[in-house]
Amino acid sequence: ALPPSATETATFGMGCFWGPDARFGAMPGVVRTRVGYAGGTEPDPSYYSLGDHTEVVQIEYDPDAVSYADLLAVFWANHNPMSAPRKRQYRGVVLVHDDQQREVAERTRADLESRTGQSVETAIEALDRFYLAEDYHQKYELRSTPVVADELEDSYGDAFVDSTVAARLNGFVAGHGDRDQLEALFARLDLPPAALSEVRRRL
Ligand code: MHO
Repeated sequence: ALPPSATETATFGMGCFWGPDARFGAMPGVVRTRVGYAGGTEPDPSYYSLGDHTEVVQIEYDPDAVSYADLLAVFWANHNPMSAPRKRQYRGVVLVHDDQQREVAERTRADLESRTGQSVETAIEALDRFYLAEDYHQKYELRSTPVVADELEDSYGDAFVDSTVAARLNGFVAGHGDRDQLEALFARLDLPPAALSEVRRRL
């Protein structure tokens, strides 16, 4: 498949960023994922000096293949929008990139409230700055998968974070995606048999 000509970006806070990195990474139409810190004011946050920021996943996607509303459906279904966690680090938040995103986010939040009759705690705010998290948090599930991680670090090096293949594999090893998707990807890759069977075993 050709890479999309124009991608769009979505940014969500929905608890520890390792989980959503994998979940969105397996979604068709998602081109890459990154985890980082956003939604606060502290300059140059890091994992151990987060200030008022929140852990977020940033998703670059092909709008011809997946819509912002599709991503939001996954977002709403995979955190608890009805309760605000004690730590701001883990709050639910949609960090919108433009007015169009804000409109869809607000509409889907209103739908959820009318459907459940409960008030949603998840915030919708404009994204200011996104700070990329440390390497060891990127594609965390994949990094902690024996055999596969070593193989990829060798072949991708610095391109690991931005790789679509790494995003998909990160999803598959966490149990997201389906078998056909996995086999289609494997047909294009040159991974050693031990790595292939380790990924297959987890999906
Ligand atoms: N409970 C998880 C949170 C990590 S996430 C990057 C842990 O510390 O293992 O906040």
